[in-house]
Amino acid sequence: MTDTPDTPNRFITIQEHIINEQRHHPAATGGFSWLLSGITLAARIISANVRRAGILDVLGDSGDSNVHGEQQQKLDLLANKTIELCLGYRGNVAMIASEELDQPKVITRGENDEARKYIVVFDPLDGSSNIDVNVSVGTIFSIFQRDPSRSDAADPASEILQPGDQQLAAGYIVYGSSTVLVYTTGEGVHMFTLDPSVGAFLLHSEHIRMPDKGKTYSVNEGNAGSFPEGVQRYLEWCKTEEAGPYSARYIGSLVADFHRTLLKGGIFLYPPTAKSPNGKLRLLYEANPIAFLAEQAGGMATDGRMRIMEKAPKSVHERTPLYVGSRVDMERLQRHLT
Ligand code: P6P
Repeated sequence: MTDTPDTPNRFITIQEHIINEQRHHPAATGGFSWLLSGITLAARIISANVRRAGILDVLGDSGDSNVHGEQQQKLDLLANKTIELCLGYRGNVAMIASEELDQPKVITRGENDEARKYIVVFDPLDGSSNIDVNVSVGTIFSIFQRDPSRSDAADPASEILQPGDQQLAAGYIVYGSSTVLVYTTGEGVHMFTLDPSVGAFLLHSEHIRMPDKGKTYSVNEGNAGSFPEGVQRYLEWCKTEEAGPYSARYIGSLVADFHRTLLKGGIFLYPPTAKSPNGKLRLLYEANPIAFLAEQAGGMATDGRMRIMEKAPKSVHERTPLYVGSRVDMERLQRHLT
């Protein structure tokens, strides 16, 4: 391991890193670190199950579908339950929302509930339809503080509907050729690789910076006929000699497509389409955490009109168009959209 400025020259576990990070937040209690360690525990369990999916007979459809009418994979449900259990017993999580849960869950054990001050929203296994063909999938999470000013006993979800700028932390785990966890608490973006031989996430690099400009665009061009005209003009430009041309890279798994964009630069687009006129991706537990990471790494994330993290969610499963990537690429796209 080379000792470059942001590559450590010794093994640093994610637990050590989180505690060190916590020192930047004087008001932070150990509770936040304890919560994040619950997520890393869930990530290790999900990773083990994803890696043995074919053997454990957890591939394929569960026979149920989620609130979006999407076929739930067995691993989706397993991942969702794993995160619920790992967070629910941390004692400081007040409520959770998940792509796989029709409604948010209020967590209470009947005592000391006032210590439950965090909200966690997550997509337990994003891209799960790719599992059966061994394509990378991922878990995406976002952490908020409870906001009593939004509290509404009639609708616990009201506290969850916070704009992305209120996020305390966000991150993802990508289950690919290796299992990698990337997170931010607003002090830069940090990446860890799971060493399965010891079951620990070890620091790979700190303060990751997304290249200002990339050479790839990532979009499902099968939908291009119904993209907004400005998007179609931008993608045509990407294919010109003047532009390079750019290379097209699309995995169809948001976490994998974004991970490449974060490390190599470029732009990911999920515009409005005929089938998904408001975009397909969910604002709360997909676009917001990805946008937090992108901005922390020097990139940008918009819905074509405004920053993703300024959007005020109206419902837990609200969808949004998502354009995210390198600053120069995003600025050029924006010129086509206005
Ligand atoms: P499409 C996976 O189903 C997902 O939610 C994201 O991970 C991914 O970016 C997107 O949908 C892919 O959608 O319409 O291109 O198959």
